[in-house]
Amino acid sequence: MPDALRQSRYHMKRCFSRFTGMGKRLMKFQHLKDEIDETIDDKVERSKVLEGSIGDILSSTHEAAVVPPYVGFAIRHNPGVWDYVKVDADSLSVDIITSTDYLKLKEVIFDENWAKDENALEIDFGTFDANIPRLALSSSIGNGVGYISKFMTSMLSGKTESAKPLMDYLLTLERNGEKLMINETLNTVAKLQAALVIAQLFVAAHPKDTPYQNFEQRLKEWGFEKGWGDNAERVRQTMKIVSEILEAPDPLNMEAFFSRLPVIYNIVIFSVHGYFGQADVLGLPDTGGQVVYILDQVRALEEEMLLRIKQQGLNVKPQILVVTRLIPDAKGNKCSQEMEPTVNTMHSHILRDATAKILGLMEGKPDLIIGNYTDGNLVASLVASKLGVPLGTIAHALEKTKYEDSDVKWKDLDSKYHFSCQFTADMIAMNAADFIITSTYQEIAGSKNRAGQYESHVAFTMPGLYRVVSGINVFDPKFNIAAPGADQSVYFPFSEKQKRFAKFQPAIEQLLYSKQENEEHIKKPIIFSMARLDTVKNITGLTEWYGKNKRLRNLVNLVIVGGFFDPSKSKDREEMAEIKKMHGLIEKYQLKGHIRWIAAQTDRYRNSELYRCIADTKGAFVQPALYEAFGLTVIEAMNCGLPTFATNQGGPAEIIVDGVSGFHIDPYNGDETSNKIADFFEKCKGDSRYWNRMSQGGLKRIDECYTWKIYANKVLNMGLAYGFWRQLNKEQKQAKQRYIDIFYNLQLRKLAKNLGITDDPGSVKNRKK
Ligand code: UDP
Ligand code: LCN
Repeated sequence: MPDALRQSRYHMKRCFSRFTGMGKRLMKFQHLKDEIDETIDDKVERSKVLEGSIGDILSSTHEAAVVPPYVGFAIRHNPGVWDYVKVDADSLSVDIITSTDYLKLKEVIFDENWAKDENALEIDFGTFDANIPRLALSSSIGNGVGYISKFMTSMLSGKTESAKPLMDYLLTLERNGEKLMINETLNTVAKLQAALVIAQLFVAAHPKDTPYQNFEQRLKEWGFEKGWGDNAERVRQTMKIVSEILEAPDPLNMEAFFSRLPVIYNIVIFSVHGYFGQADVLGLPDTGGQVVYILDQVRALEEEMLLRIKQQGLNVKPQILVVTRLIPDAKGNKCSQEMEPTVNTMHSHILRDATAKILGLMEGKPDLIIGNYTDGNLVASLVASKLGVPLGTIAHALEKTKYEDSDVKWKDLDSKYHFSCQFTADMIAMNAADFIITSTYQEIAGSKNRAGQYESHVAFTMPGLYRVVSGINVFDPKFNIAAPGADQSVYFPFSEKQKRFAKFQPAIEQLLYSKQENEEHIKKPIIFSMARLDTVKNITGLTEWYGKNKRLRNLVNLVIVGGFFDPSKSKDREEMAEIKKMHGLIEKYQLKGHIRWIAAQTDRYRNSELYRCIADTKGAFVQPALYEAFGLTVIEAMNCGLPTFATNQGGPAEIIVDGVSGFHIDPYNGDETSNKIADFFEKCKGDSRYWNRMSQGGLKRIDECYTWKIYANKVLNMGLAYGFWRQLNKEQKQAKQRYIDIFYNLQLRKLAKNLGITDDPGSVKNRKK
């Protein structure tokens, strides 16, 4: 930076005096750029400055804290990689500062007395992580299991006895009092190694499909218990993997080993917020994709556990309990019922009003606890710590990044959003978690130009409350990406005619084409969007782009599912405003006859048929959100073979490969977007194979990366790998947990006491916006 400032000293002096001239303030990249534009009015000179080193630095600047005569810069070079500098506007001298000093400078803007208080509370989770290995490359973020497998490989390598922790771990495995894998006969690595050699020879002499029971007795005599496999071949493979690890561990064998361990059969998932039900709840306050996600997750995990149990040759009944809140005034759904079986599963339930019941129902401790969202994660972290059980957390959409400067401006927003409480709970859960399940990379570490949701917790401050000098490290190997899918028994390609839910087709036909529409309307392909009618979903944006673009209107009709027609039916201020805006746009652009607006739908079978009927018209799905954490509708549409245009802001940018499996659209550039959609339909008119190519591209992408099968496999492997990892890092984990306990007891409980609790889950504040 000093060189960059020296290069353009004259202009920079003027720019910095302009930055500081308006007194204390927080400036974002765009503000800085606008003020530079205004200060250097000569275009050629300006481009020279902006194209030089100063331009590079500016484009990586996340924000600047102006406290005359200083300007502090938070510079983000790469996802997760930050630097902080302080420039003296008078002399243009530059100092590299710590994140703590940057936060203090920033606090001066919002609460000068607190910023200068030497006793202001500082939170530093990082001090407990000194011995935890860290990823080094931004590109490796999110592949925690891969990394710890490598790390464990080196920990277990070397002398034979280096593998003792692994053998000790095997010795702890048991189910219902029955030992699994090995017993005390094999209590040294050398003994285990020798026994494995003999056992492999013995097992290999049997036909591959010989049931385990046929040779169980002999293995037992050598010290082996159940769990190695259901037949001779499976047992031989598992033994080979363990032998190779004991000889010289390698990451691939480590991962394969963990995936075969007979450890996880009882899982508790805490998903507390919103109306957690299996019917008639979608669209209620706080109730959207996260409920779909958890229910599909349960089905996928149960299926994967049943498969693994069979392959392990065990006779164990897996159990998944989703624990949620009981809502006495359940508005016509089953959220007031204490216990309910999960549809399409054999052994999974939803339990409302839990505590001691979990232990009773599972006849002991669960093997894994998973939390979902702030409130679910907090409860999950408390229960996991109490029971000493591995913890995974999920937060599809953390709140902090949704509102600009929600941390420094927390005092203004707290009465409405309770951010003080929420961010504290989030910090507790993400630090307590053994592993964090995310849907995309951007959720952890953002993209080139945008900080990730977790990344925004690295260092931040809430002036007057506390300063977080080290909240989380996105290079921590606890982060893993496991993207969800869509239930493929519901969302399957339009071309699978024999499977189609034909019974819904007349009603859908009626919804899409009523009598007053003319023939021309019916013949056109349809572009379709479905979402809660929140501002961020930008359904009104799509309607406006469509209204404005004559070429697009001539090519396609628009179908929207979401909200209500009648704003008075909505209890949500934001939704009401969007409904009114929709009516205004339909009027303004005279969209009658071109648009079909269908109120929110709750039946996913019917919805899936709707996606397919739209595909029958050779139409497309459009997800126009201003920001979308993941975007289940994108996955649903692609599973149905419907070409998809989705926002480039957030998860969909990762789901779709632009031009190959769908298209990215820029929600901040409506003209470009509507023309991109129109170009597609024009191209399809000229070449009908193009539509099929995009439809196939989407399906291929789903099969490769976005299925619940892939997800369940990954998540169970995480539970298994981190279950062992936490044993290896027991002391560090305990020390950190004590710090978390203090934070919980002294901060969160106090903050929570001040919250007004109401009965309506929506009114605790619709967190999904
Ligand atoms: N959905 C629905 N009816 C509607 C709108 C949405 O059933 O009127 C479903 C949609 O099919 C998807 C979920 O709700 O399964 C929305 O998930 P997404 O991830 O797209 O967004 P979220 O609502 O979680 O922000
Ligand atoms: C929450 C969101 O905001 C969506 O983007 C996700 O698709 C959904 O949860 C399920 O993960």
